[in-house]
Amino acid sequence: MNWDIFCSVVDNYGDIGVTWRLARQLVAEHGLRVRLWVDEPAAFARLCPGADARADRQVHQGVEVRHWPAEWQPTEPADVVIEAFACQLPAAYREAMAARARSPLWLNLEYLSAEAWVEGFHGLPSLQADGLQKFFFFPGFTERTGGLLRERGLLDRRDALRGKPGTRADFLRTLGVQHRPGERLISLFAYENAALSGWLDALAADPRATQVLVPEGRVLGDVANWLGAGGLAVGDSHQRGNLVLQVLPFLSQDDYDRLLWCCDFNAVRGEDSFVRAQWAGQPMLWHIYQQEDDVHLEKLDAFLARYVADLDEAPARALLAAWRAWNQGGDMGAAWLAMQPFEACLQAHAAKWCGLQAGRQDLAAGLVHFYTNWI
Ligand code: TRH
Repeated sequence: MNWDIFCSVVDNYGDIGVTWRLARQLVAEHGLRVRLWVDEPAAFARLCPGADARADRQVHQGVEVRHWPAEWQPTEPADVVIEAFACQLPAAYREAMAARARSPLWLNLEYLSAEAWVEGFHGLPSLQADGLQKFFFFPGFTERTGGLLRERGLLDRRDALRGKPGTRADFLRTLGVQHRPGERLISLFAYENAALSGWLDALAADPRATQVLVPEGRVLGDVANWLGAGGLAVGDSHQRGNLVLQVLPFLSQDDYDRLLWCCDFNAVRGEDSFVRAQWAGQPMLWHIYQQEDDVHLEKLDAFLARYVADLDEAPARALLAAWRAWNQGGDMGAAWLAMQPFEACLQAHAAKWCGLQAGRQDLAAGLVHFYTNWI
């Protein structure tokens, strides 16, 4: 069976991050033939080592990755067509879909949201002017949504890396990271963030040693400002008080997972890294993608309401304050200190949340299931 996934890169890496992850999982675990059409192959090349940013067609991990050109060339549509995040399919491709004896299953894969309304819309069809039907597929955190992307055996691979003595240190060494005994490790992936300096102040003044690992990206400017450094490059390492900050290269998706598994605390952003931090099962901090009229704050609160639902009141309050401070330029230093008495409790909670979510059907399996029910 053939699947086509269309991805238009809006900005950042979330659109291609999600679709590339989904494409390779559909191939590896469901034996499907998948073409991933991406309008910015350069964004794809950042996530997939060995990829060619200029190639019109290339195959990686069994996925045929195609440049989605501005001028569309006639192409036979697949049996299942996924339009990611409401990117518009090429008109000629749609016409070809409509011309087939049996039109393909057409799905719009939506952005992840914990909001309650998602359950009511997940799986609904929408009749298009040309007679085609498009279905809405919503990822989510409950049984009545499409679930989350999670590869088979992911948590076992995580536990294997964490479980064997020396494996974690060996992996960190491949990134050029020296982990000192007893040192707390934090990964930092965020947009520009006004609350960062307060957090770094608190970490530098903390009696416990901390190392913050920062893959190359948008937050680096704020880190450099806090350090008073003119700029930062991959491999740079600076110490202030009890805090070491090290700049890492932008990693492959699989190595980024390993980094999250190695850290005691992960600051993540957007959509895909946010989900990966949940599979890491460690306490985390989410920098949500900012939207007009602050609608993202409703999404943030919707997730928080689910996440802290069965957490005691005091740690829940500390966690809510930190996530809100991080997303609204608040006093992250004070919020961080207020979370510290609950470290063990938040750790256990993160592991429990991970277990709860991992008990649900994963998104790729959900899509395949949806197709089987449809035919
Ligand atoms: O890059 P993002 O900010 O993407 C965002 C969101 O998806 C947002 O919802 C969307 O509207 C916007 O893009 C257009 O954050 P996200 O979703 O975490 O995607 C980052 C991807 O990059 C993810 O697949 C993980 C990957 N990654 C690596 O592969 N290596 C790295 O070193 C890092 C830091 C990330």
